[in-house]
Amino acid sequence: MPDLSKMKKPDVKVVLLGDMNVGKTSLLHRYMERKFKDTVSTVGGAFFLKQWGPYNISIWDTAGREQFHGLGSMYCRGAAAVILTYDVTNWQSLAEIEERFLSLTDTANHDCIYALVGNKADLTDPKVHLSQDADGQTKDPTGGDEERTEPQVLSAVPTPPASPTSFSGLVLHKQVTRDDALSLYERILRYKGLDEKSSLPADKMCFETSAKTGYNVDVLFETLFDLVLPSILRKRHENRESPTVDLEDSGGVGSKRARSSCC
Ligand SMILES: Nc1nc2c(ncn2[C@@H]2O[C@H](COP(=O)(O)OP(=O)(O)OP(=O)(O)O)[C@@H](O)[C@H]2O)c(=O)[nH]1
Ligand SMILES: [Mg+2]
Repeated sequence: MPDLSKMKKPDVKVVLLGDMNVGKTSLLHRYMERKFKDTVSTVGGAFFLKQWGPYNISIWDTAGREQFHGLGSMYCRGAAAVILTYDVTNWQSLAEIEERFLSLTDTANHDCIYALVGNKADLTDPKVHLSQDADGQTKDPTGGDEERTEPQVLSAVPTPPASPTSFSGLVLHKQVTRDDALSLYERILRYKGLDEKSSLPADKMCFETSAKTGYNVDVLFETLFDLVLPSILRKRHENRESPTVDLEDSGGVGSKRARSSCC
């Protein structure tokens, strides 16, 4: 029997959503490439494949710009987890999650997991330091080697205006408090018709991160990966019970494998 884990077919999909400039692409670069590097404003979407133990997880980066809004629900289709991202120095970016992005998740899995992430924590808190392994390695639940993957870029455009500049040593005003985030998370659960008591607690699912320093970035992604494992196992079980061709599973429009393996 072929080793499915070597086929790089995504078992599950995680999607990053949020306003432009909040740092979605930077978070993904930090996690996958262990770097904070210059970004270009995302057009359309791009995905990375992350091997997590025996499973393959596709992590989708989406465009926050208004003009690409229509694509969001397409990227969320079948998602097992959605990372709703805002910028802690920008109140409007939190408001946009509720006003513009939450409804895009209607196409996600019924048991989709939501994380609310306030990025750029380094701008408001000088104590926010690197929290990941000094050697830049991620934890692997099976202890296997981390696989370096290339982003599957669907499209890109020239550099956008950067976010508010952080001059060295200058601490910016934190516009979004943890309490603001916790109460938004509770409203998200209500929007989804989920019972607070039987859902993952807000405290566990609201993160503050810094793509710049790496603060909390591994914790964010790896908490989610662990939480989506039951969804992977359930899907594999369902596929065994009633095997069907699922075009959603193919890795999306950017997947060469999807095209080459269709017949
Ligand atoms: N200080 C600081 N700057 C950040 C951080 N994350 C991202 N930035 C900066 O914020 C700007 C936007 O980052 P991106 O990662 O491109 O933002 P995005 O959410 O992907 O934006 P779109 O692709 O347009 O939706 C860039 O200038 C980044 O360098 C962070 O954690 N701290
Ligand atoms: Mg981007």
